[in-house]
Amino acid sequence: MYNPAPGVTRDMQVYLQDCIDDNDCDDDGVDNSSDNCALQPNPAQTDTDADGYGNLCDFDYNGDCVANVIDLGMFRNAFFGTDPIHALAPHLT
Ligand SMILES: [Ca+2]
Ligand SMILES: [Ca+2]
Ligand SMILES: [Ca+2]
Ligand SMILES: [Ca+2]
Repeated sequence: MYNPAPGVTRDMQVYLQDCIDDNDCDDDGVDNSSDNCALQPNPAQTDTDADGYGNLCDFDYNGDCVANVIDLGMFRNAFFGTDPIHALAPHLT
């Protein structure tokens, strides 16, 4: 059984043990070792900018290899822009 750090709840222990046991934390059918977004179910593994991080967990919006307030600002502008779907998920349009 996983030996938890102080403050780790029983539910968290069960979740972590399940991750270790079945090697697929998000149950999307892609093993943790090859999943480009290991904690978010994304069976298609879509990675529009091909940087190795799946779209669901790629927070580096401008592709400079750092996720920071600049990316947050770009995300905010796209989200509140005139065409947020196209801006945030061009592969869907
Ligand atoms: Ca997975
Ligand atoms: Ca995943
Ligand atoms: Ca990516
Ligand atoms: Ca960035």
